[in-house]
Amino acid sequence: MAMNPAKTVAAVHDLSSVGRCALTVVIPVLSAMGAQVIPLPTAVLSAHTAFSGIAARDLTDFMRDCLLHWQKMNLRFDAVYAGYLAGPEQISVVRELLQWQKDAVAIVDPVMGDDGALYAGMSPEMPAMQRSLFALADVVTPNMTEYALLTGEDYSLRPRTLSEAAEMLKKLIRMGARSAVITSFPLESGPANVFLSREDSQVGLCPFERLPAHYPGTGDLFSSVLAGELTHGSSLEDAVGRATRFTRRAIALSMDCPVEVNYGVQLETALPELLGARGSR
Ligand code: PXL
Repeated sequence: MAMNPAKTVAAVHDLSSVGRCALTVVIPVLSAMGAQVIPLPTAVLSAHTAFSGIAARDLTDFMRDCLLHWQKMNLRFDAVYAGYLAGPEQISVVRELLQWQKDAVAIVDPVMGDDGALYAGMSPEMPAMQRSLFALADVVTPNMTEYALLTGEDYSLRPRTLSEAAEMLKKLIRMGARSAVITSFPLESGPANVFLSREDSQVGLCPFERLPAHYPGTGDLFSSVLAGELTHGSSLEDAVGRATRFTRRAIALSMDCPVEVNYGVQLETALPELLGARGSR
């Protein structure tokens, strides 16, 4: 019996050697879910930017050449998934990739910061630049810090109602996104990943129990599982559900492990639970 070729995901993220995040999370997660990752690396770093004294190289020039080559190869991707961009000049490369691959599912994670602040070395021009990609995105996945940076609202984790969540998600959709997820949203009833599509009348929510540990890279983990599900045609609701459960599971497993949080979650231990392309195991 003939086999269908694996779905392809062009993944625009950095390669940070130490501290699981970006491509070191995106590639194993999507591979485990049965999709082929085609990386477009935005930068190489000796460790992610929460570590000090890192070595880093920006790959903007390489990205342009890489895209030109892919265009000559006439490639077609099932999805484009963009995350950490090293500088504002990289936005035009991502825009061109998204415009070229119009039929691909477009996941734009505007990776810029956490805990109310931009990541070290992130340009203050990035929020406006990331916003300019939203019109090309099927889904955007900011956290609360990125939401504040994108909208210019003050960063605050005060508990909010579901109708406040709806207003905030609608704001992201008015920026051009077809649907939006806000991760780790502080609802009055507890934390949840909240989501809304342009055609929906009601906010979706996937509540989770807050665990007392904060690992860098969990946003990438969440968005990678989401991207894997959407690439295989799952609904946004199913995709958010599975991404929420798997991210929580990876954090829970890691908390039993005596390793500093900056090294990231014990993805390798959790990964077998993702095997198989789809579903809500
Ligand atoms: O997980 C987000 C992320 C991605 N890439 C780099 C980072 C971070 C967060 O710190 O530093 C380089």
